[in-house]
Amino acid sequence: MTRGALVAIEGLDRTGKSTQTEILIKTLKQQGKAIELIKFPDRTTQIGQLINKYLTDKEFRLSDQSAHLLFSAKRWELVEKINNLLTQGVTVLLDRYVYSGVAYSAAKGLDFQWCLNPDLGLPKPDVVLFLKFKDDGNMKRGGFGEERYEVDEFQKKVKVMFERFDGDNNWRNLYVDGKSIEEVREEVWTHVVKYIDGLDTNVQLFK
Ligand code: NYM
Ligand code: MG
Repeated sequence: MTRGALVAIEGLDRTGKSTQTEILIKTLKQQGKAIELIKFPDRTTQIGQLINKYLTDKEFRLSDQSAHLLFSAKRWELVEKINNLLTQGVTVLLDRYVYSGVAYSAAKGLDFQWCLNPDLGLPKPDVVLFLKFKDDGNMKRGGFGEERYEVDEFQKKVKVMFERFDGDNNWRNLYVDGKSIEEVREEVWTHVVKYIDGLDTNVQLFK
């Protein structure tokens, strides 16, 4: 039986992930495809509210490990929903996922494998589109906001950690330097189009 595809969009802050996911959702809905967007962190649930406080309130102290596990808990909170959607043939589009979880925490100095461990067993995306700058000088595009992590030097460390996933067979690098929203949209589409009508293989798990 055909299941929905699991598609993740990943990248540093200010690379255009949310813009592209919104465009993609709109396009697919217009085509009558069954698709659902899940954004990590979704800040509306109880765990999400704690994460939001952690990201926006610099006075809110939490050990790096504890913050990391909250982000992972956020994913586990939604795993049943994701699996149900996939089984029903719905394409699930993830705006950030496990890769952000590992990259941001490992960039703080936590062990990379330790960071991945709590996410083992989660459904693994069929394809990950990693929006990235080829030239780090372009990373400041649009300027960062006020949240924790939105600092140039830290983002460079996060990028190095993200790149450790490069080489995995689901990983696709998508360079955004100097490209318009429309140009990036076209590239996103070429990567996603072969997945949108579903897959006959089982969902892989992180292991
Ligand atoms: N982030 C996101 C993490 O540190 N760990 C995670 O597991 C996830 C999903 O949250 N700077 C960080 C990366 C971002 C921040 O995300 C908020 P966004 O997409 O800017 O709302
Ligand atoms: Mg952000």
